[in-house]
Amino acid sequence: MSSVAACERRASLVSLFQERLAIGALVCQHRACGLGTPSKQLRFCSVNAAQLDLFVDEGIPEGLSRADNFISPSQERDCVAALKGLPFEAFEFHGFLGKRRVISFGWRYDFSSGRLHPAAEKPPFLLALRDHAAAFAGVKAEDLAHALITEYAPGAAIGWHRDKAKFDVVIGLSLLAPCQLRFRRKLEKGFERTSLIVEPRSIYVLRGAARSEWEHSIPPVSALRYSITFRTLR
Ligand SMILES: O=C(O)CCC(=O)C(=O)O
Repeated sequence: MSSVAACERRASLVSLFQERLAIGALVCQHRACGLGTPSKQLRFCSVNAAQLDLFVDEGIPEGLSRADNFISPSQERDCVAALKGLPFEAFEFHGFLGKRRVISFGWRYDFSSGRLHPAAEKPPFLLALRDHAAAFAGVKAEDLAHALITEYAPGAAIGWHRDKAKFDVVIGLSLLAPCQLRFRRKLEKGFERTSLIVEPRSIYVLRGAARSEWEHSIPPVSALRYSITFRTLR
């Protein structure tokens, strides 16, 4: 892409994101007024577009969008404190236990049956994050019916995969340690590969080819990392 085209694309994405964030902030403020007291929902809207580091990366899969500084350091601290109290379980895949630990809300994907099962309601801190993430991704908050929280202890990883077809848009928030997010797509011979560093407090969204053609994986992390993945259902 030429540098002029890249600049134009960045400008149009920035204005789109600003619009979405403004809508998200308005929705949250409206809710806060309705409740009569400021809530955590409002706090997650306090990072504005000027503070977000938006990326228009070249050479990364089409359909991937992302931004750094999606939440503030104090919002990250509050989230991590809330996560510490959750009953995580070892990730299970066909009888094998992985090193990472997970917990699902709304719906839980069962790898043995390939089906979704109802899971616990999202706790308030997660609803606030969901609303903020939905505004960024341009989806309705209530369409993010499923949330998966993953705890990566040092050395934990996730292997090559595409998210299950029962899900559509995938949104990932990252907390604490950074990680490498690798992508690969099958070619006639071998794979096309690329990767990016996912920073703590950042968000990424997978749609289009990034979601349907490319697989992704994360090599072992060097320090504790949490990810919060919201997904719409098909
Ligand atoms: O931790 C992440 O950001 C990715 C999680 C993921 O790919 C998954 O749970 O399918």
